[in-house]
Amino acid sequence: MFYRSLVASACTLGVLGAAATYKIAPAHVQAALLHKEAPDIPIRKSLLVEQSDMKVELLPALTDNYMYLLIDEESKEAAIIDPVEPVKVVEAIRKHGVRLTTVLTTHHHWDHAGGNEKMVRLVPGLTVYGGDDRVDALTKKVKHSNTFKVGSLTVKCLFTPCHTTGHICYLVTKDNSTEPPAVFTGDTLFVAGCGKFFEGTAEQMYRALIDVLGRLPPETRVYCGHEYTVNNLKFARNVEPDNEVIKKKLAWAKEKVSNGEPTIPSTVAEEFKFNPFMRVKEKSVQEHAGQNDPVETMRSLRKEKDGFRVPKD
Ligand SMILES: N[C@@H](CCC(=O)N[C@@H](CS)C(=O)NCC(=O)O)C(=O)O
Ligand SMILES: *[C@@H]1O[C@H](CO)[C@@H](O)[C@H](O)[C@H]1NC(C)=O
Ligand SMILES: [Zn+2]
Repeated sequence: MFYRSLVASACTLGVLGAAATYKIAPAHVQAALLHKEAPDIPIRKSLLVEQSDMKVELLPALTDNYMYLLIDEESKEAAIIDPVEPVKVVEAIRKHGVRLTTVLTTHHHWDHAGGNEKMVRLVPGLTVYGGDDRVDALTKKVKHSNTFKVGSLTVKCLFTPCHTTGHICYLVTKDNSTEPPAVFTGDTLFVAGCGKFFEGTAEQMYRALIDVLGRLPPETRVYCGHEYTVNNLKFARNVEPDNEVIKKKLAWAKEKVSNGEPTIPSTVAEEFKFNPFMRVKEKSVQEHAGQNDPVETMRSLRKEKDGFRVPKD
């Protein structure tokens, strides 16, 4: 209970706020947390997704965040998405021997943008992109459809307000490549879930998930801001108990997480098969929500998930 409220506060509190919250936790609560969390949480592993046009290295950060190192294979130029732990980023760019030029910030919350100031001190000359004046160390504010290059790769900004009013997803493509694009979705789209509607509405999340992200090529790889997949799939199973794809993906995700391995990336096509927030047009999902309209179904699902008690299994 207390642990859950600490985690929930990670989004909206600043680092100092979060530290203060930890500080005031009574000793017996801290002990309970240690006993509950320490023994069965494996060390989270990184993962390198290799294509001939680009590489993406998943860098676990904080408790369940991901940073992503994006490498243009042609030029060895790189970008980092949401570098909340900049020292780990510097280690990764040294390991790969790449030139980091770019920070892509999905939104201003501290677990995503809170490393920007230190990142630009460690690697001078970085361009910091984001869609919100509240993003630390911002140098280029972007709008929907803005595009720019990272080496030979093209980055297109997709404005997806709802979790925050300035949230941006970044679509990465390479001209004439036959390999799948990548999309970095921050806290808009998670594997099998979506972000909380802190600063937006169901209409906006519908637009973001169905009209914007849902229209990307189905093979597009989805790299999201958090490792929430198991909890999200337990909610998805509650929404659609007869959906076999959800059951299979949940068994797979539990196995991955228990080995400290990421469940990311998924693809846009996969999300339409198991993510209830992407399935708001489906009869089964609408029936569960007691709605017959996709946007109302979105609203109802989000409300239900905000109060969902995640079962142990
Ligand atoms: N329910 C989250 C708690 C943390 C939380 O609220 N995270 C924010 C992003 S920092 C969010 O939007 N979560 C989406 C959700 O809980 O469905 C979890 O699974 O650990
Ligand atoms: C991509 O292919 C088109 C058509 O074949 C060609 O005109 C264009 O120059 C190519 N672009 C790049 C960046 O190679
Ligand atoms: Zn977050």
